[in-house]
Amino acid sequence: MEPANLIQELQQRMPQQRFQHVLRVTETAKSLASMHGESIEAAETAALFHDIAKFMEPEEMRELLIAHQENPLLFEFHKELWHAPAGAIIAREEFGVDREDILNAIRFHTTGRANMSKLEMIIYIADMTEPARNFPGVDELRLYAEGPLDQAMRACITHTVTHLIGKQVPVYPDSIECYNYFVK
Ligand code: DGI
Ligand code: FE
Ligand code: FE
Ligand code: FE
Repeated sequence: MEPANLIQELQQRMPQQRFQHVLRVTETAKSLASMHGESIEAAETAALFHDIAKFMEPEEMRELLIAHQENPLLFEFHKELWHAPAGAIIAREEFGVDREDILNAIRFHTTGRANMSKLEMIIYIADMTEPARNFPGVDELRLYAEGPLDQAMRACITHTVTHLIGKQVPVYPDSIECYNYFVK
């Protein structure tokens, strides 16, 4: 798909505010990619698609995930987690994205995981630190994002897991494994 058409298609699948978030994540991810010697094009593609499933109906998402034999454990956790694997499926099936590294960056952008690739870390960090994020502590994360990716990732996943625990909501195993991996 030509970039202009892709942008149009993305725009149609989400409210304007979310689309603006996607564009900011894309710029942030491209900048991180150029700082860290990752493919700028790969970062751009992964970032553009990362939230493509964010506004799918939960039931439609559930069916998609079941049809693709995704881990049923997902359904025992908050449906907010579903849009990441669903996004990877849609990017592949509807848009022909076939690079496994890009699909994994989409798939793990919400939870993270142990042993993340450079591209996975870039998308996770860009999603959390894009310029319009305004949760308490984001400025410190932005400072980390100027340094080594593993240290930025440790700060970001620690923030996420701490936040989830503060709200007393269940933490998905990939998030915990991500946290353990980066603090070890
Ligand atoms: O889609 P975005 O809003 O740009 O951001 P995201 O996909 O990174 O995160 C969406 C939400 O998912 C965010 O509010 C935090 C939440 N989340 C991340 N990891 C976990 C989680 N929620 C639960 N319950 N468990 C997790 O492990
Ligand atoms: Fe997301
Ligand atoms: Fe995120
Ligand atoms: Fe996002």
